[in-house]
Amino acid sequence: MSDLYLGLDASTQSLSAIIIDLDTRKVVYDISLNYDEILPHYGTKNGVLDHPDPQIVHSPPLMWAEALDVLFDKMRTEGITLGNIRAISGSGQQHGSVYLKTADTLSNLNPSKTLVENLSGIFSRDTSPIWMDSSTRAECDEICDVLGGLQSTASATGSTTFERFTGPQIRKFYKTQPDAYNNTAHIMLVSSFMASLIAGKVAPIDHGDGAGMNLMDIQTRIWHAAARDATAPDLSHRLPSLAESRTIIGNVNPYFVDKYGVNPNAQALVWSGDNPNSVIGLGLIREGLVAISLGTSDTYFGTMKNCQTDPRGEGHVFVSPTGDYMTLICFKNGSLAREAVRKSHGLDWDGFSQALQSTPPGNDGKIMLPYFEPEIVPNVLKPCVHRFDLDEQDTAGNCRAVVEAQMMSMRIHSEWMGVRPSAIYVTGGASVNPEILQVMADVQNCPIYQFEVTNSAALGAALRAAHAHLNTSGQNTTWENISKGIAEPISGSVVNPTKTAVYDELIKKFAECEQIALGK
Ligand code: ADP
Ligand code: XUL
Repeated sequence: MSDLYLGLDASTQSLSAIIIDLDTRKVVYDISLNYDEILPHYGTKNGVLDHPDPQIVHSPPLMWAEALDVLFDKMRTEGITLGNIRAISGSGQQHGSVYLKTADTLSNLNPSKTLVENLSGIFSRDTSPIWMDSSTRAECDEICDVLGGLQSTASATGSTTFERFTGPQIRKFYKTQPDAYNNTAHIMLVSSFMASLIAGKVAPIDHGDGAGMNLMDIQTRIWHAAARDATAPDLSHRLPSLAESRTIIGNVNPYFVDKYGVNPNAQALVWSGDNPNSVIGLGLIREGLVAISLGTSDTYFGTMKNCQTDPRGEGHVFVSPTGDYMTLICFKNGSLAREAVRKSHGLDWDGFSQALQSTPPGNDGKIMLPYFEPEIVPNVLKPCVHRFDLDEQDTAGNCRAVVEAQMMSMRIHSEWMGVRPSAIYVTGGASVNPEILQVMADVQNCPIYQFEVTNSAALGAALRAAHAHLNTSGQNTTWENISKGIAEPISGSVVNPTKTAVYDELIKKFAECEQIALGK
Protein backbone atom coordinates (compact mmCIF):
# COMPACT_ATOMS: atom_id res chain seq x y z
CA MET A 1 0.00 0.00 0.00
CA SER A 2 1.16 3.52 -0.77
CA ASP A 3 2.38 6.05 1.72
CA LEU A 4 -0.32 8.55 2.62
CA TYR A 5 -0.05 12.11 3.92
CA LEU A 6 -2.79 13.84 5.90
CA GLY A 7 -3.50 17.59 5.78
CA LEU A 8 -6.08 19.05 8.16
CA ASP A 9 -7.64 22.51 8.01
CA ALA A 10 -9.30 24.11 11.04
CA SER A 11 -10.98 27.01 9.32
CA THR A 12 -13.61 29.47 10.49
CA GLN A 13 -16.63 27.39 9.50
CA SER A 14 -15.35 23.84 9.24
CA LEU A 15 -12.72 21.21 9.91
CA SER A 16 -11.50 19.60 6.70
CA ALA A 17 -9.12 16.81 5.79
CA ILE A 18 -7.31 15.90 2.62
CA ILE A 19 -5.26 12.72 2.23
CA ILE A 20 -2.84 12.43 -0.68
CA ASP A 21 -1.08 9.50 -2.27
CA LEU A 22 2.07 11.07 -3.64
CA ASP A 23 2.98 8.07 -5.85
CA THR A 24 -0.17 8.46 -7.92
CA ARG A 25 -0.38 12.25 -7.37
CA LYS A 26 -3.98 11.76 -6.28
CA VAL A 27 -6.15 13.17 -3.55
CA VAL A 28 -7.61 9.96 -2.10
CA TYR A 29 -9.81 11.55 0.57
CA ASP A 30 -11.36 15.02 0.81
CA ILE A 31 -13.92 15.92 3.45
CA SER A 32 -15.22 19.03 5.17
CA LEU A 33 -17.25 18.99 8.39
CA ASN A 34 -19.22 22.13 9.13
CA TYR A 35 -19.12 23.04 12.86
CA ASP A 36 -22.69 24.44 12.98
CA GLU A 37 -24.02 21.19 11.49
CA ILE A 38 -21.95 18.51 13.27
CA LEU A 39 -21.64 20.25 16.65
CA PRO A 40 -24.84 22.31 17.08
CA HIS A 41 -24.56 22.21 20.90
CA TYR A 42 -21.90 24.96 20.78
CA GLY A 43 -24.53 27.31 19.31
CA THR A 44 -22.22 28.80 16.68
CA LYS A 45 -23.37 30.50 13.49
CA ASN A 46 -20.88 30.20 10.64
CA GLY A 47 -18.46 28.83 13.25
CA VAL A 48 -18.58 31.82 15.60
CA LEU A 49 -20.48 32.69 18.79
CA ASP A 50 -23.16 35.32 18.76
CA HIS A 51 -22.27 38.57 20.56
CA PRO A 52 -24.28 41.79 20.87
CA ASP A 53 -21.16 43.81 19.97
CA PRO A 54 -20.33 43.14 16.27
CA GLN A 55 -16.67 43.92 16.99
CA ILE A 56 -16.33 40.95 19.36
CA VAL A 57 -16.03 37.62 17.56
CA HIS A 58 -15.03 34.48 19.45
CA SER A 59 -15.25 30.72 18.91
CA PRO A 60 -15.02 27.88 21.46
CA PRO A 61 -11.66 26.06 21.26
CA LEU A 62 -13.27 22.88 22.64
CA MET A 63 -15.42 22.81 19.50
CA TRP A 64 -12.29 22.59 17.32
CA ALA A 65 -10.98 19.75 19.51
CA GLU A 66 -14.30 17.89 19.42
CA ALA A 67 -14.38 18.22 15.63
CA LEU A 68 -11.05 16.36 15.52
CA ASP A 69 -12.65 13.38 17.29
CA VAL A 70 -15.62 13.47 14.89
CA LEU A 71 -13.28 13.62 11.90
CA PHE A 72 -10.95 10.78 12.94
CA ASP A 73 -13.93 8.63 13.88
CA LYS A 74 -15.45 9.25 10.45
CA MET A 75 -12.19 8.40 8.66
CA ARG A 76 -11.89 5.17 10.64
CA THR A 77 -15.49 4.09 10.07
CA GLU A 78 -15.21 4.93 6.35
CA GLY A 79 -12.31 2.47 6.12
CA ILE A 80 -9.47 4.94 5.48
CA THR A 81 -6.19 3.12 6.05
CA LEU A 82 -4.92 5.44 8.77
CA GLY A 83 -2.12 2.93 9.40
CA ASN A 84 -0.50 4.06 6.13
CA ILE A 85 -0.24 7.69 7.13
CA ARG A 86 3.42 8.73 7.19
CA ALA A 87 3.05 12.35 8.28
CA ILE A 88 0.33 14.80 9.37
CA SER A 89 0.29 18.56 9.15
CA GLY A 90 -2.39 21.18 9.22
CA SER A 91 -3.70 24.64 8.62
CA GLY A 92 -5.53 26.98 10.93
CA GLN A 93 -7.51 30.17 10.46
CA GLN A 94 -4.85 32.79 11.24
CA HIS A 95 -4.47 35.11 14.28
CA GLY A 96 -7.00 33.40 16.64
CA SER A 97 -5.59 32.51 20.06
CA VAL A 98 -6.12 29.75 22.64
CA TYR A 99 -5.28 30.16 26.35
CA LEU A 100 -4.30 27.16 28.51
CA LYS A 101 -3.71 26.84 32.26
CA THR A 102 -1.66 23.71 31.70
CA ALA A 103 -0.52 21.52 28.83
CA ASP A 104 0.47 18.55 30.99
CA THR A 105 -2.58 16.53 29.91
CA LEU A 106 -1.67 16.71 26.20
CA SER A 107 0.88 13.87 26.42
CA ASN A 108 -1.39 11.78 28.55
CA LEU A 109 -4.78 11.74 26.84
CA ASN A 110 -6.97 8.79 27.77
CA PRO A 111 -8.21 7.09 24.55
CA SER A 112 -11.25 5.65 26.29
CA LYS A 113 -12.46 9.22 26.84
CA THR A 114 -13.23 11.92 24.28
CA LEU A 115 -10.97 14.92 23.66
CA VAL A 116 -13.59 17.12 25.32
CA GLU A 117 -13.49 14.97 28.46
CA ASN A 118 -9.70 14.86 28.41
CA LEU A 119 -9.33 18.63 27.98
CA SER A 120 -11.95 19.69 30.49
CA GLY A 121 -10.59 22.37 32.82
CA ILE A 122 -7.36 23.11 30.94
CA PHE A 123 -8.46 26.45 29.42
CA SER A 124 -7.87 29.73 31.24
CA ARG A 125 -10.24 31.36 28.73
CA ASP A 126 -13.24 29.38 27.44
CA THR A 127 -13.55 31.26 24.17
CA SER A 128 -10.94 32.27 21.61
CA PRO A 129 -10.91 35.64 19.88
CA ILE A 130 -10.60 34.89 16.15
CA TRP A 131 -9.52 36.81 13.05
CA MET A 132 -12.99 38.39 12.67
CA ASP A 133 -12.66 40.22 16.00
CA SER A 134 -12.06 43.96 15.64
CA SER A 135 -12.41 45.06 19.26
CA THR A 136 -8.77 46.01 19.97
CA ARG A 137 -8.32 49.46 18.36
CA ALA A 138 -7.02 50.93 21.65
CA GLU A 139 -4.47 48.13 22.12
CA CYS A 140 -3.34 48.46 18.49
CA ASP A 141 -2.63 52.15 19.05
CA GLU A 142 -0.79 51.49 22.31
CA ILE A 143 1.54 48.87 20.82
CA CYS A 144 2.07 50.84 17.60
CA ASP A 145 3.04 53.97 19.57
CA VAL A 146 5.64 52.10 21.61
CA LEU A 147 7.11 50.60 18.42
CA GLY A 148 7.43 54.04 16.80
CA GLY A 149 4.35 54.29 14.57
CA LEU A 150 2.83 52.57 11.54
CA GLN A 151 5.88 52.18 9.31
CA SER A 152 8.34 51.10 11.97
CA THR A 153 5.81 48.57 13.36
CA ALA A 154 5.35 47.18 9.85
CA SER A 155 9.06 46.89 9.18
CA ALA A 156 9.60 45.27 12.60
CA THR A 157 6.78 42.70 12.54
CA GLY A 158 5.68 42.56 8.87
CA SER A 159 2.44 44.50 9.45
CA THR A 160 1.36 47.50 11.37
CA THR A 161 -0.91 46.61 14.29
CA PHE A 162 -4.26 45.12 13.25
CA GLU A 163 -7.24 44.50 15.51
CA ARG A 164 -7.36 40.78 14.75
CA PHE A 165 -3.62 40.17 15.20
CA THR A 166 -2.71 38.11 18.24
CA GLY A 167 -0.53 40.68 20.06
CA PRO A 168 -3.28 43.31 20.41
CA GLN A 169 -5.72 40.52 21.37
CA ILE A 170 -3.36 39.27 24.10
CA ARG A 171 -2.95 42.84 25.36
CA LYS A 172 -6.71 43.29 25.62
CA PHE A 173 -7.01 40.00 27.53
CA TYR A 174 -4.25 41.08 29.94
CA LYS A 175 -5.89 44.50 30.46
CA THR A 176 -9.48 43.32 30.88
CA GLN A 177 -8.98 39.93 32.62
CA PRO A 178 -5.66 40.22 34.48
CA ASP A 179 -6.41 37.27 36.79
CA ALA A 180 -7.19 34.95 33.89
CA TYR A 181 -4.05 36.21 32.10
CA ASN A 182 -1.96 35.43 35.20
CA ASN A 183 -3.58 31.99 35.27
CA THR A 184 -2.44 31.30 31.68
CA ALA A 185 0.62 29.11 31.19
CA HIS A 186 0.47 28.77 27.39
CA ILE A 187 -0.82 31.02 24.62
CA MET A 188 -1.30 29.21 21.33
CA LEU A 189 -2.60 30.03 17.87
CA VAL A 190 -5.45 27.96 16.40
CA SER A 191 -2.80 26.23 14.27
CA SER A 192 -0.40 25.50 17.13
CA PHE A 193 -3.25 24.41 19.46
CA MET A 194 -4.42 21.81 16.93
CA ALA A 195 -0.80 20.76 16.27
CA SER A 196 -0.31 20.35 20.03
CA LEU A 197 -3.28 17.94 20.18
CA ILE A 198 -1.94 15.93 17.25
CA ALA A 199 1.63 15.88 18.62
CA GLY A 200 0.77 15.46 22.34
CA LYS A 201 2.97 18.37 23.44
CA VAL A 202 3.17 22.14 23.13
CA ALA A 203 3.81 22.74 19.43
CA PRO A 204 5.99 25.57 18.09
CA ILE A 205 4.36 28.33 16.07
CA ASP A 206 5.66 28.34 12.50
CA HIS A 207 7.12 31.49 10.93
CA GLY A 208 4.14 31.85 8.55
CA ASP A 209 1.49 32.05 11.27
CA GLY A 210 3.90 33.74 13.71
CA ALA A 211 4.09 36.69 11.31
CA GLY A 212 0.36 37.29 11.90
CA MET A 213 0.82 38.18 15.57
CA ASN A 214 2.62 41.59 15.64
CA LEU A 215 5.07 39.74 17.87
CA MET A 216 7.65 38.16 15.53
CA ASP A 217 10.64 39.99 14.07
CA ILE A 218 9.94 39.58 10.36
CA GLN A 219 13.65 39.74 9.43
CA THR A 220 15.22 37.45 12.05
CA ARG A 221 12.11 35.30 12.67
CA ILE A 222 12.51 35.29 16.44
CA TRP A 223 10.17 36.90 19.00
CA HIS A 224 10.53 40.69 18.81
CA ALA A 225 11.50 41.72 22.35
CA ALA A 226 10.13 45.28 22.16
CA ALA A 227 6.84 44.12 20.61
CA ARG A 228 6.50 41.44 23.27
CA ASP A 229 7.15 43.93 26.07
CA ALA A 230 4.67 46.39 24.58
CA THR A 231 2.02 43.65 24.51
CA ALA A 232 1.88 42.23 28.03
CA PRO A 233 4.19 41.52 30.97
CA ASP A 234 5.78 38.10 31.40
CA LEU A 235 4.76 37.05 27.92
CA SER A 236 7.97 35.27 26.96
CA HIS A 237 7.34 32.13 29.03
CA ARG A 238 3.73 31.97 27.85
CA LEU A 239 4.64 31.83 24.16
CA PRO A 240 6.00 28.66 22.56
CA SER A 241 9.11 28.60 20.37
CA LEU A 242 9.02 29.72 16.73
CA ALA A 243 10.04 27.22 14.05
CA GLU A 244 10.33 26.71 10.31
CA SER A 245 7.16 25.19 8.92
CA ARG A 246 9.08 22.05 7.88
CA THR A 247 9.79 21.20 11.55
CA ILE A 248 8.75 17.77 12.79
CA ILE A 249 7.51 17.92 16.38
CA GLY A 250 7.65 14.17 16.98
CA ASN A 251 5.49 11.15 16.40
CA VAL A 252 1.71 11.41 16.49
CA ASN A 253 0.03 11.50 19.91
CA PRO A 254 -0.67 7.87 21.04
CA TYR A 255 -4.31 8.94 21.62
CA PHE A 256 -4.89 8.87 17.83
CA VAL A 257 -3.00 5.58 17.49
CA ASP A 258 -4.93 3.73 20.19
CA LYS A 259 -8.32 5.21 19.42
CA TYR A 260 -8.35 5.43 15.62
CA GLY A 261 -5.52 3.19 14.39
CA VAL A 262 -3.23 5.96 13.07
CA ASN A 263 0.28 4.70 12.23
CA PRO A 264 2.31 5.03 15.48
CA ASN A 265 5.32 6.21 13.45
CA ALA A 266 3.40 8.95 11.65
CA GLN A 267 5.29 12.22 12.01
CA ALA A 268 3.48 15.24 13.46
CA LEU A 269 4.60 18.44 11.74
CA VAL A 270 4.07 22.01 12.90
CA TRP A 271 0.94 23.57 11.41
CA SER A 272 0.71 26.91 9.67
CA GLY A 273 -1.94 29.49 8.79
CA ASP A 274 -4.49 28.83 6.06
CA ASN A 275 -3.00 31.43 3.73
CA PRO A 276 0.65 30.22 3.97
CA ASN A 277 -0.60 26.65 3.44
CA SER A 278 -2.54 27.78 0.38
CA VAL A 279 0.71 29.08 -1.13
CA ILE A 280 1.84 25.44 -1.31
CA GLY A 281 -1.59 24.01 -2.20
CA LEU A 282 -1.72 26.34 -5.20
CA GLY A 283 1.89 25.78 -6.24
CA LEU A 284 2.78 29.48 -5.75
CA ILE A 285 6.42 28.59 -5.35
CA ARG A 286 7.69 31.12 -7.89
CA GLU A 287 7.65 34.89 -7.44
CA GLY A 288 5.08 36.75 -9.55
CA LEU A 289 2.12 34.40 -9.23
CA VAL A 290 -0.92 35.80 -7.45
CA ALA A 291 -3.79 33.94 -5.80
CA ILE A 292 -7.19 34.94 -4.51
CA SER A 293 -8.92 32.84 -1.89
CA LEU A 294 -12.71 33.22 -1.75
CA GLY A 295 -13.32 31.61 1.65
CA THR A 296 -15.06 33.12 4.66
CA SER A 297 -12.64 36.01 4.15
CA ASP A 298 -11.37 36.96 0.71
CA THR A 299 -7.59 37.11 0.58
CA TYR A 300 -5.22 38.30 -2.13
CA PHE A 301 -1.69 36.94 -1.86
CA GLY A 302 1.52 35.98 -3.61
CA THR A 303 5.14 35.01 -2.93
CA MET A 304 7.92 37.57 -2.67
CA LYS A 305 11.69 37.02 -2.43
CA ASN A 306 12.56 40.17 -0.48
CA CYS A 307 10.64 41.62 2.42
CA GLN A 308 8.79 44.75 1.27
CA THR A 309 6.10 46.16 3.57
CA ASP A 310 3.05 48.23 2.61
CA PRO A 311 3.70 51.95 3.23
CA ARG A 312 -0.07 52.57 3.65
CA GLY A 313 -0.22 49.83 6.28
CA GLU A 314 -3.10 47.85 4.73
CA GLY A 315 -1.18 44.75 3.63
CA HIS A 316 0.89 42.17 5.45
CA VAL A 317 4.15 40.34 4.97
CA PHE A 318 4.08 36.75 6.20
CA VAL A 319 6.57 33.91 5.71
CA SER A 320 5.78 31.26 3.12
CA PRO A 321 6.39 27.58 3.95
CA THR A 322 9.15 27.66 1.31
CA GLY A 323 11.04 30.11 3.54
CA ASP A 324 10.42 33.03 1.14
CA TYR A 325 8.15 35.90 2.06
CA MET A 326 4.51 36.26 1.02
CA THR A 327 2.33 39.36 0.80
CA LEU A 328 -1.31 39.27 1.79
CA ILE A 329 -4.33 41.53 2.00
CA CYS A 330 -7.40 40.30 3.85
CA PHE A 331 -10.97 41.47 3.21
CA LYS A 332 -13.39 40.39 5.91
CA ASN A 333 -16.57 40.87 3.88
CA GLY A 334 -15.95 37.91 1.57
CA SER A 335 -18.26 34.90 1.37
CA LEU A 336 -20.40 36.08 4.27
CA ALA A 337 -21.20 39.35 2.43
CA ARG A 338 -22.05 37.47 -0.79
CA GLU A 339 -24.23 35.18 1.31
CA ALA A 340 -25.93 38.11 3.06
CA VAL A 341 -27.00 39.55 -0.32
CA ARG A 342 -28.01 36.14 -1.67
CA LYS A 343 -30.12 35.32 1.40
CA SER A 344 -31.77 38.75 1.69
CA HIS A 345 -33.05 38.33 -1.87
CA GLY A 346 -34.19 34.72 -1.26
CA LEU A 347 -31.79 33.17 -3.81
CA ASP A 348 -29.72 29.99 -3.93
CA TRP A 349 -26.27 30.05 -5.58
CA ASP A 350 -27.82 29.24 -8.99
CA GLY A 351 -30.13 32.20 -8.61
CA PHE A 352 -27.21 34.39 -7.57
CA SER A 353 -25.25 33.27 -10.67
CA GLN A 354 -28.25 33.97 -12.93
CA ALA A 355 -28.45 37.47 -11.45
CA LEU A 356 -24.78 38.00 -12.40
CA GLN A 357 -25.48 36.73 -15.93
CA SER A 358 -28.49 38.95 -16.36
CA THR A 359 -26.67 42.20 -15.50
CA PRO A 360 -24.05 44.01 -17.59
CA PRO A 361 -20.41 44.41 -16.51
CA GLY A 362 -20.24 47.79 -14.78
CA ASN A 363 -23.80 47.33 -13.44
CA ASP A 364 -24.95 50.56 -15.14
CA GLY A 365 -22.94 52.47 -12.53
CA LYS A 366 -24.72 50.92 -9.51
CA ILE A 367 -22.29 50.63 -6.60
CA MET A 368 -22.30 48.99 -3.20
CA LEU A 369 -19.80 49.16 -0.34
CA PRO A 370 -20.59 45.84 1.37
CA TYR A 371 -19.49 46.42 4.95
CA PHE A 372 -21.93 43.89 6.43
CA GLU A 373 -19.28 43.18 9.09
CA PRO A 374 -16.60 45.61 10.30
CA GLU A 375 -14.08 45.66 7.43
CA ILE A 376 -10.29 45.13 7.60
CA VAL A 377 -9.36 46.74 4.25
CA PRO A 378 -10.26 49.54 4.13
CA ASN A 379 -10.51 49.88 7.90
CA VAL A 380 -14.20 50.21 8.88
CA LEU A 381 -15.05 49.49 12.51
CA LYS A 382 -18.81 50.17 12.36
CA PRO A 383 -20.61 47.86 9.92
CA CYS A 384 -22.73 49.71 7.34
CA VAL A 385 -23.77 48.86 3.78
CA HIS A 386 -23.63 51.87 1.45
CA ARG A 387 -25.46 51.96 -1.90
CA PHE A 388 -24.87 54.53 -4.66
CA ASP A 389 -27.38 54.71 -7.57
CA LEU A 390 -28.55 51.29 -6.37
CA ASP A 391 -32.00 50.46 -4.98
CA GLU A 392 -31.96 48.03 -2.04
CA GLN A 393 -34.83 46.05 -3.69
CA ASP A 394 -32.98 45.59 -7.00
CA THR A 395 -32.12 41.88 -6.68
CA ALA A 396 -29.86 41.40 -9.69
CA GLY A 397 -28.23 44.82 -9.24
CA ASN A 398 -27.30 44.04 -5.62
CA CYS A 399 -25.84 40.62 -6.53
CA ARG A 400 -23.59 42.16 -9.18
CA ALA A 401 -22.78 45.16 -6.98
CA VAL A 402 -21.45 43.07 -4.08
CA VAL A 403 -19.13 41.01 -6.31
CA GLU A 404 -17.92 43.99 -8.36
CA ALA A 405 -17.22 45.91 -5.15
CA GLN A 406 -15.13 43.07 -3.77
CA MET A 407 -13.10 42.74 -6.97
CA MET A 408 -12.58 46.51 -7.42
CA SER A 409 -11.53 46.83 -3.78
CA MET A 410 -8.93 44.08 -4.31
CA ARG A 411 -7.59 45.89 -7.36
CA ILE A 412 -7.32 49.27 -5.60
CA HIS A 413 -5.85 47.99 -2.36
CA SER A 414 -3.25 45.69 -3.96
CA GLU A 415 -1.67 48.50 -5.99
CA TRP A 416 1.12 48.96 -3.39
CA MET A 417 2.56 45.58 -4.43
CA GLY A 418 3.56 47.29 -7.67
CA VAL A 419 2.65 44.38 -10.00
CA ARG A 420 -0.51 43.91 -12.00
CA PRO A 421 -0.94 40.11 -12.11
CA SER A 422 -0.69 38.32 -15.44
CA ALA A 423 -2.58 35.29 -14.08
CA ILE A 424 -4.56 34.66 -10.90
CA TYR A 425 -5.01 31.28 -9.21
CA VAL A 426 -8.27 30.97 -7.32
CA THR A 427 -9.30 28.82 -4.36
CA GLY A 428 -11.86 28.66 -1.52
CA GLY A 429 -15.55 27.75 -1.38
CA ALA A 430 -16.75 30.38 -3.88
CA SER A 431 -14.08 29.51 -6.47
CA VAL A 432 -16.48 26.93 -7.94
CA ASN A 433 -18.71 29.76 -9.16
CA PRO A 434 -17.85 30.67 -12.80
CA GLU A 435 -19.95 33.85 -12.82
CA ILE A 436 -18.05 35.25 -9.83
CA LEU A 437 -14.77 34.32 -11.57
CA GLN A 438 -15.88 36.14 -14.74
CA VAL A 439 -16.31 39.37 -12.77
CA MET A 440 -12.87 38.79 -11.23
CA ALA A 441 -11.28 38.26 -14.67
CA ASP A 442 -12.93 41.39 -16.08
CA VAL A 443 -12.07 43.68 -13.16
CA GLN A 444 -8.47 42.41 -12.88
CA ASN A 445 -8.13 42.19 -16.68
CA CYS A 446 -6.29 38.88 -16.48
CA PRO A 447 -7.04 35.17 -16.82
CA ILE A 448 -8.23 33.22 -13.77
CA TYR A 449 -7.25 29.58 -13.21
CA GLN A 450 -9.30 27.10 -11.17
CA PHE A 451 -8.11 24.08 -9.21
CA GLU A 452 -9.73 20.70 -8.74
CA VAL A 453 -9.31 20.89 -4.97
CA THR A 454 -11.02 24.02 -3.66
CA ASN A 455 -9.46 23.61 -0.21
CA SER A 456 -5.89 24.59 -1.06
CA ALA A 457 -5.07 25.08 2.63
CA ALA A 458 -5.70 21.41 3.52
CA LEU A 459 -3.95 20.29 0.33
CA GLY A 460 -0.97 22.53 1.14
CA ALA A 461 -0.79 21.00 4.61
CA ALA A 462 -0.76 17.47 3.16
CA LEU A 463 1.96 18.48 0.70
CA ARG A 464 4.01 20.05 3.49
CA ALA A 465 3.71 16.80 5.43
CA ALA A 466 4.99 14.86 2.39
CA HIS A 467 7.84 17.33 1.79
CA ALA A 468 9.05 17.13 5.41
CA HIS A 469 8.69 13.35 5.60
CA LEU A 470 10.62 12.72 2.38
CA ASN A 471 13.36 15.20 3.29
CA THR A 472 13.87 13.66 6.74
CA SER A 473 13.92 10.11 5.42
CA GLY A 474 16.80 10.69 3.02
CA GLN A 475 14.69 11.09 -0.13
CA ASN A 476 15.54 14.73 -0.71
CA THR A 477 12.91 16.46 -2.76
CA THR A 478 12.12 19.98 -3.94
CA TRP A 479 8.90 21.99 -3.72
CA GLU A 480 8.68 21.76 -7.54
CA ASN A 481 8.65 17.95 -7.31
CA ILE A 482 6.09 17.96 -4.53
CA SER A 483 3.63 20.23 -6.30
CA LYS A 484 3.97 18.69 -9.78
CA GLY A 485 0.76 17.13 -11.08
CA ILE A 486 -1.21 17.90 -7.95
CA ALA A 487 -0.95 21.59 -6.98
CA GLU A 488 -1.55 22.78 -10.52
CA PRO A 489 -4.54 24.46 -12.18
CA ILE A 490 -7.02 22.23 -14.01
CA SER A 491 -5.84 22.27 -17.61
CA GLY A 492 -8.26 24.24 -19.75
CA SER A 493 -9.98 25.73 -16.69
CA VAL A 494 -9.14 29.30 -17.59
CA VAL A 495 -11.72 32.10 -17.32
CA ASN A 496 -10.56 34.88 -19.66
CA PRO A 497 -11.46 38.56 -19.36
CA THR A 498 -14.05 39.72 -21.88
CA LYS A 499 -15.38 43.14 -20.87
CA THR A 500 -12.64 45.08 -19.13
CA ALA A 501 -12.67 48.71 -20.30
CA VAL A 502 -15.83 49.52 -18.35
CA TYR A 503 -14.00 48.85 -15.07
CA ASP A 504 -11.18 51.30 -15.79
CA GLU A 505 -13.88 53.98 -15.57
CA LEU A 506 -16.08 52.45 -12.88
CA ILE A 507 -13.14 51.96 -10.53
CA LYS A 508 -12.69 55.75 -10.36
CA LYS A 509 -16.32 56.17 -9.25
CA PHE A 510 -15.91 53.25 -6.83
CA ALA A 511 -12.82 54.86 -5.27
CA GLU A 512 -14.77 58.13 -4.79
CA CYS A 513 -17.70 56.25 -3.22
CA GLU A 514 -15.25 54.50 -0.90
CA GLN A 515 -13.86 57.85 0.23
CA ILE A 516 -17.40 59.14 0.88
CA ALA A 517 -18.32 56.00 2.83
CA LEU A 518 -15.15 56.32 4.90
CA GLY A 519 -16.09 59.91 5.67
CA LYS A 520 -13.02 61.34 3.92
P1 ADP B 1 -13.46 28.69 5.09
O1 ADP B 1 -12.34 27.78 4.68
O2 ADP B 1 -13.04 30.11 5.33
O3 ADP B 1 -14.30 28.15 6.21
P2 ADP B 1 -14.55 27.93 2.49
O4 ADP B 1 -13.37 28.17 1.62
O5 ADP B 1 -14.91 26.53 2.84
O6 ADP B 1 -14.45 28.80 3.84
O7 ADP B 1 -15.80 28.64 1.79
C1 ADP B 1 -17.06 28.57 2.36
C2 ADP B 1 -17.95 29.54 1.63
O8 ADP B 1 -18.06 29.20 0.24
C3 ADP B 1 -19.37 29.55 2.14
O9 ADP B 1 -19.50 30.53 3.17
C4 ADP B 1 -20.19 29.91 0.89
O10 ADP B 1 -20.61 31.25 0.98
C5 ADP B 1 -19.21 29.81 -0.26
N1 ADP B 1 -19.76 29.04 -1.40
C6 ADP B 1 -20.00 27.71 -1.45
N2 ADP B 1 -20.53 27.38 -2.68
C7 ADP B 1 -20.63 28.53 -3.41
C8 ADP B 1 -21.10 28.87 -4.73
N3 ADP B 1 -21.58 27.95 -5.57
N4 ADP B 1 -21.01 30.17 -5.13
C9 ADP B 1 -20.52 31.11 -4.30
N5 ADP B 1 -20.08 30.85 -3.04
C10 ADP B 1 -20.13 29.58 -2.59
C1 XUL C 1 -5.69 36.50 7.11
C2 XUL C 1 -7.00 36.37 7.80
C3 XUL C 1 -7.97 35.34 7.32
C4 XUL C 1 -7.95 34.13 8.24
C5 XUL C 1 -9.14 33.22 8.05
O1 XUL C 1 -4.91 37.53 7.62
O2 XUL C 1 -7.28 37.03 8.77
O3 XUL C 1 -7.74 34.99 5.99
O4 XUL C 1 -6.74 33.45 8.10
O5 XUL C 1 -9.18 32.60 6.87
